[in-house]
Amino acid sequence: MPAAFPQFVAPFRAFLNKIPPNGRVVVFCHFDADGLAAGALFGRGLQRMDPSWQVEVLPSGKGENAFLTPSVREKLLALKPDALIVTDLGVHAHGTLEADGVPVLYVDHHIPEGYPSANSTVLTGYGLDPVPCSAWLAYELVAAELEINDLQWVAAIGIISDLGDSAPWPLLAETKKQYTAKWLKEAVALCNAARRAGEFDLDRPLHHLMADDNPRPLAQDTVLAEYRAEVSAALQAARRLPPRFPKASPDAAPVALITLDSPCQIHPLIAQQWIQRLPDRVVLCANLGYLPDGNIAVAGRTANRDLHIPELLRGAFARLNAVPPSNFAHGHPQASGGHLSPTDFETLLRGLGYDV
Ligand SMILES: [Mn+2]
Repeated sequence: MPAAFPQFVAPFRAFLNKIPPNGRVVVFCHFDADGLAAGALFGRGLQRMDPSWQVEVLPSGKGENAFLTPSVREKLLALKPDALIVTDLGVHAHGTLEADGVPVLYVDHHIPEGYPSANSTVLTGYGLDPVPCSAWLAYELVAAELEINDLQWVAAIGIISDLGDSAPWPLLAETKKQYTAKWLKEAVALCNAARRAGEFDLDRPLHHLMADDNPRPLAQDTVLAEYRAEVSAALQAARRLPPRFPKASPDAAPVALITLDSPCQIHPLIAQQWIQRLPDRVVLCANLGYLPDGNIAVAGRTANRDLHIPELLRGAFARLNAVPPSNFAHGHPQASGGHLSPTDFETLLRGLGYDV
């Protein structure tokens, strides 16, 4: 079989060649199903490539930005990696451990926010057609090195999660046939329940993805089922919360705000649920209870292609001669947000035209 992404084969091999015998490799992955699947594929794949390597897969934490959260660098350095793979966490000019002398490989599909200067390799699906998600890329990169047909189900979990049930991955149909679409879809739902639930227990789905030989044990994990029930109860309660609008005035922003207080990562889902009903607004959902440090998680979504959420959020701060924190209001014109201290959150609301 020819490589699925021939342009990535040599750079991936060049990165692997930098890992010494007995070397430590850390795979830092996003905590969603696509990120966990990509992390597990690298974790299992690299261990098979060279059993002398010590490979550790580490999912990202609540509210962490791989590039801008200072504690991330310390956490990764403490693992003393000889090489680092960062996957499904974006690509940013700040880099991660390049300046600490660690070779870094980025495997991702989000819009790159610049490129790290040196000592890094960026393999991104962004700009390809179709855009492969991280688990898809991870599978094909490893598959170009060694036969990993038995791990197709791991890739399928990430791919179905990010790209849907009819994702254009050429191996999806045969993978569904072999493992059944039912168990794969259940496994996707339970992986995502784990990161949305208040427990934020990523070890459990990751352990399944790293150790099992099919999706069924993950899909039938009773603890993961409890997480799913917890998330759906939280969603049901949050759905009843009414949106609030800024008081009418010529410079009131076209926004709606839903405020909730839940340890579950449901704020992006709630924002998403309101956008069809409020098509000429940006829907912001603020979750006061999600982050452990007392900061407020804000998810913004809009169905309106003429609205630009990062600009609208920055504009609200600018109106009060304030600047948002550096990791706020990035991302996509129709999907953005981030984390704010209570003071910054108040500034945002005032800037949008709310009485606080
Ligand atoms: Mn992804």
